[in-house]
Amino acid sequence: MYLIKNAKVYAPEDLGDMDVLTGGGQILKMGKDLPAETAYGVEVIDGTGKVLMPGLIDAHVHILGGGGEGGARTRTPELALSDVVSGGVTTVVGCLGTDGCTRTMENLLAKAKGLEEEGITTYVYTGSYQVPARTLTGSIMDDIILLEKVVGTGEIAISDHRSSQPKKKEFARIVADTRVGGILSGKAGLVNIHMGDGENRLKFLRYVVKKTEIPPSNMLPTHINRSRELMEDGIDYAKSLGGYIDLTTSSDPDHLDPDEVKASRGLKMALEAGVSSDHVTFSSDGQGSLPVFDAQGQFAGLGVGKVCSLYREMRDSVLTEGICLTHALKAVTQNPAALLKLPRKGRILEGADADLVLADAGTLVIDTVLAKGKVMVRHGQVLVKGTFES
Ligand code: FWO
Ligand code: ZN
Repeated sequence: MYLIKNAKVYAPEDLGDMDVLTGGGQILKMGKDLPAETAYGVEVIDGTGKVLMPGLIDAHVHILGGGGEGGARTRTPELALSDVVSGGVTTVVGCLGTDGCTRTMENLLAKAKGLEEEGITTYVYTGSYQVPARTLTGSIMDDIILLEKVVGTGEIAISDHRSSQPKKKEFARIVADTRVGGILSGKAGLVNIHMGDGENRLKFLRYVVKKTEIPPSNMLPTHINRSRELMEDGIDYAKSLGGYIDLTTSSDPDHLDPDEVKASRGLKMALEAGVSSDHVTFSSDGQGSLPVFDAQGQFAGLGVGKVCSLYREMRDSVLTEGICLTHALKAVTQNPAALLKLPRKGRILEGADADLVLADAGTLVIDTVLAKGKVMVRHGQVLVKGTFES
């Protein structure tokens, strides 16, 4: 049990200075001047001069590793626990990418289970870039209904030279099957959509919203900030059709497409354009390959995404873009939790899971991270590492 005393609580909304008591992996009590009943083995954590935030949710992580677009030597490494918790992330959703052949659903589920045993909360999407989706049971709906950790489908590629070039009705069918799978299993039924550089951009999503009965909340297009044109199309999609847009934080504009928009900058652009702060999320594309292709579409270089970039872009949203902490936090806590239908994640409230980040109020440098009530990072040092991490 921990009593975090006198921190400024951002739930994400600003609740002011208060104490937060955790126990049994949950937030038990919040309030002013809670008694430090050390008799029950309560350990007090001093939150003075710090902000307390919900643990971050990263809804797009290649937990197995991804890549391979430059040949087998470019297959990226799998995710390590310390990469997650050092960046204040306490929930991840694992996905497959371009390589849906040697990266399998069986392997993805095993890795998700491993990370859950190591201390964070994990879910996965069924499928990969490809259409028809490569699933475990042979059907998207069955994977979502029968496999507890499967909360949706992704990352399904469209508007990309590496996609299966699906037709819009094939795409709509994937969203429909994912939605019904979610309805029948009480889960999100979210389709995580990989947006490439193709000129069709968000055309298929507009088709689903306008021509079917399916709501925009079953679709989350990611990499929206990969180009200025797509960023602008995403802003229009969010404003005109109530769509949700996800910005990738791993991309380092200094080393990738110069047309790329830094995620924190993209959030600023969207908010200034009038997009609701409830409709923008960040995800890291951690361990995903960040390939660079030349004008002829030839592979020209490769980077690897990092989960810790999620917190960096949230922090830059505040410190560089001047966005208030509540709006910056929503993009990485409450908003992904709402889309993923995880009621006990993404918010600081009694009964929620004790996934918490304590950081310096001025610099936002992370001090302490709790995942499911366990201290994983303390005074900036990772205390709990992965099984085979040195
Ligand atoms: C993006 C993951 C891309 C993998 O377009 O989609 O390739 O399978 O590991 N990465 N293909 C990176 C851009 C957003 C910069 C992936 C990658
Ligand atoms: Zn992608």
